Amino acid sequence: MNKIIFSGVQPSGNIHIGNYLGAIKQWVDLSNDFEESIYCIVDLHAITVPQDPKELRKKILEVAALYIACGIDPKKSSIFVQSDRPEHSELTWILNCNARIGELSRMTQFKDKSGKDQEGVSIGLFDYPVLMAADILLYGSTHVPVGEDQKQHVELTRDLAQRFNAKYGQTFTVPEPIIKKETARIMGLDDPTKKMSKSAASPFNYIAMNDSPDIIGQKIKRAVTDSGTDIKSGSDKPAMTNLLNIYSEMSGQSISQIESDFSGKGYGEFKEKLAEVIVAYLRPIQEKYSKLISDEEGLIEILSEGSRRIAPMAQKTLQEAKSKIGLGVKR
Ligand code: ATP
Ligand code: LTN
Repeated sequence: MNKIIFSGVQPSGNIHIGNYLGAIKQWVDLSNDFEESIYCIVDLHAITVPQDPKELRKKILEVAALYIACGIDPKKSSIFVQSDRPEHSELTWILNCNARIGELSRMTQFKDKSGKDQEGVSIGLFDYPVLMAADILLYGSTHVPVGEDQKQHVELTRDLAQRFNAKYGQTFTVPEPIIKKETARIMGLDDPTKKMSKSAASPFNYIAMNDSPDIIGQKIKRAVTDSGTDIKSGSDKPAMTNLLNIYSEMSGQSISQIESDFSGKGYGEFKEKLAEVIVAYLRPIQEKYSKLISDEEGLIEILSEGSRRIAPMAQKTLQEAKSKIGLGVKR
């Protein structure tokens, strides 16, 4: 069986190092091991909460440029915009008719995002995981690399695929999530008990991929630390564990090596060095990004080509699902 990788990021907020370490970096590392790799810019997911139209269009191109700047090669992988392929919305409807209100009500992301106002949020926000299932299932995806927060959604995708297959006969491939333990959940700099998030109230929660060296320095300086003075990770030290994790991922050094290098040294010195490590890591990505983002036509061409390349896969799966159910008159 062909190994097909599929994943996506929403074109909303500022893409941060949590998105990068949890998802995009894995895509780059994995791309060569798969026959097909497809990376989507999930604009239909973004509109489950209000978006400014001009800003949304701008963000779509920014995410495309960032994917490529991070190392996704558009000649080897297909990069496309979700709303360019109508099959995503159409398969969502079919899956909706096989999904249950009970199982969607149990999705923790929905509970977190809707907060106390469940009656007032959009139906799209509730249905978000079904759209994600359609994204994955349309391409016969075998593997889905994501951060820990999306695991439950991939599990729902598996359930929906298995339910459909059991009812109508083998149609969908049941995908596996790929979650890298060390970077599954990068925590907020201002609150290490919650994940780093694009929609965080304060920009001091995250390091955006495009933050300048000055801003990175300020954000790391303000990052919450644990009580005590040791540069050590451990279950009683959530803040330092998170910062050491980021340091390790971006420097290539092991946590124990970093701990021993900083033994007897203070938080101030550690933070200064961590900021330098992040700045140095992001610099080449930022340089590539600024070239790419200035060529809007080039980016649009890459996205159109990506969409064209994967269209036959999506059309075939959708047609098969429709005919299994008895929809339409096409054979
Ligand atoms: P929001 O927090 O506003 O919902 P987000 O930061 O989760 O947004 P998404 O576009 O929803 O951003 O996520 C893109 C990818 O990044 C997903 O695979 C998600 O699991 C991963 N991801 C998001 N935040 C983190 C994090 N803090 N640590 C590791 N991976 C993350
Ligand atoms: N819900 C995901 C983004 C997403 C996705 C997907 C990820 C939409 N469709 C398909 C993997 C596969 C999120 O990160 N919030």
